[in-house]
Amino acid sequence: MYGKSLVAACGLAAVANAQLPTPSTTAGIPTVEGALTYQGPPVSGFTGPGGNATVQANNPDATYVARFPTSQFDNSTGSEIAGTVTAVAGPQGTGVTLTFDWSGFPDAASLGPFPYHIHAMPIPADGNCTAAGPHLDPTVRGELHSCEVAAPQTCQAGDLSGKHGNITTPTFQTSYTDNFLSLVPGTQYFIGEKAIVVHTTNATRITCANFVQQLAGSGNGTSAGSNSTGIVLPTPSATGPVATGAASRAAGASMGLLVAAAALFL
Ligand SMILES: [Cu+2]
Repeated sequence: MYGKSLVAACGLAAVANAQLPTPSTTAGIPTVEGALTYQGPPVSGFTGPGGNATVQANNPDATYVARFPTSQFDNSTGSEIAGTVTAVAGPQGTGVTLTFDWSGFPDAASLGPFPYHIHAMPIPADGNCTAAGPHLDPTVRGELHSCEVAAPQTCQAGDLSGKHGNITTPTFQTSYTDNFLSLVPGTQYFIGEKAIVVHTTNATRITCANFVQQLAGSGNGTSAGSNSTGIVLPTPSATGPVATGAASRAAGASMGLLVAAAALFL
C-alpha cells in the first residue's frame, strides 16, 4: 500500500542525520517493532481506522512506576539514562498523570532529540527493549503521519513525545497529564505491564522499563511481597521477575552496528 515513493515523498530523510536507518521494505516503514513516527508536518485530522483516541475516565487510585536500571552503561551513546516514570490517575480520574525524573541523556546535538513512547508489550527479564514491540496504538494510526500536537486524540496513544515533545536535555524532570491513557487493566489504553522506551533520533532503543503497579503502603519498596526493586507484578506467577533494562544497549557495539540493527528493527 505504501511504497518507497511515499516514504520518500514524506521526506523521511529530513528526519535525522546520516545515521538514519533506511526503510527496508517495499511495504513502507516497518512498524512491527515500533518505528520512529514520521516527524514531518502533520496531515490535519488524520487518524487510523480506529478513529480518534477516546478520553479515558474513571481511572482508579493506583500507582505504576517504571524504574530504569542504574547498572548498565550504554557504550554506544556514552550514557546511562536512569530514574523513574510514575503514573497515577489524572484529575478526577481522567487520563493519566505522568511524572518523569530522568537523568543521564546523551548528547542531544549528535544523538537527539530523543523520542519516547509507551509500547504495546512489556520487556522480558533480560531487558530486551526490542521485545516491547510496536507503539501502543489502539486506533491503529500507524507511523506514516506525524502526531498532530494540537489534536492529540488523533495521535498514537503511546506516542508520548509526539504529543508532549521530544527530550533535548541531559535531564528530563517534568509532569503532565495525558487524557488518552488508562490505568484500568484490560482496556486498550492500559499502560500497566507495558514498556516505556527511549530512542535516539534514528529510532535506536537505548533504554526501557515496564510500568509496574506499586502496591499501596509499599512506600519505596520495603513491604512484604515486593521484589528487590520494591515493586510487585500484578501477576507474579506469569513471567518471573520485574524486568527493567536496556537490551538494546549492545555493550561495546559501535553506533554503526546499532544503526544497522535499527534498520531491521525500527
Ligand atoms: Cu518507542
